[in-house]
Amino acid sequence: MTLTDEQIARLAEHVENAELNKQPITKITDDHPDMDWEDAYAIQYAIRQRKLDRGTKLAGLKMGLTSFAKMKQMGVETPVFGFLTDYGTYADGAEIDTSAFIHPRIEGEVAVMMKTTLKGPDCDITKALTAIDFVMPAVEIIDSRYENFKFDLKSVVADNTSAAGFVTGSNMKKVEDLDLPTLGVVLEKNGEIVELGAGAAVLGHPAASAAMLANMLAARGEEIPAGTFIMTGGITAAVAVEKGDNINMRCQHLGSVSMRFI
Ligand code: OOG
Ligand code: MG
Repeated sequence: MTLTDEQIARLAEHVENAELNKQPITKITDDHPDMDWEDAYAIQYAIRQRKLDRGTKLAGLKMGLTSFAKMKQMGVETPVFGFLTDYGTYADGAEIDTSAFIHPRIEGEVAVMMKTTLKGPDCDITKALTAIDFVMPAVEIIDSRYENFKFDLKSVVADNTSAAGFVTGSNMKKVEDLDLPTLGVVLEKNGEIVELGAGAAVLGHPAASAAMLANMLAARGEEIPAGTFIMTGGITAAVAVEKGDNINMRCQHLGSVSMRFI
């Protein structure tokens, strides 16, 4: 840690205010270049606590920057994790108020629901698969609170990995009935295909992302509780959306997820 408790609290308020007021800020590492990983997650956890204190409920956890497409797009190379909120939860077919965001982008992802607790360290694909119950297609809405969506890893971790919302499909399947690496995903914006890919884009196997999350949490003395919903990370690069856009993601074996930005 390089920051004091007081600095962590102040930065958490600063970054969360950018979200609440939809006013982008300069990335916080500009003013705190020596910030380390612990500082970054401490700010994210402080933001999470601010929300919980106001009555927000956690809707799950997310991994980010787990695919080469995403790492390349953002110019970073380490996966990160964040949390999902009740107020960012949308159902299939939702009309989403675009003014709730600064500069939203969407990502096609595979989401999983945990049947049992997954506790690291040393989790791997096999252990994760045993702990996963259902798989469902999901679209994440990300919205960096930093100007021009430009950040480095520590800034984006502090900013809850740009998490802003997610839309889940209405179909789910038992994990044992799917081959996650070959699961195909096609993302359409206003009827045109904009991105496509397969589950293997996510660390070779989306279950590897859940395993990595368990291992990252273990380093903090935490685990993934049974019943946790997890977004495993964008398969494709993120796509910018604006008011009026219709998004549809088709996922092999799992139907589609759609939403309209109004
Ligand atoms: C960070 C969040 C990335 C993913 O699925 O890779 C993410 C960002 O690119 O803003 O959620
Ligand atoms: Mg994502």
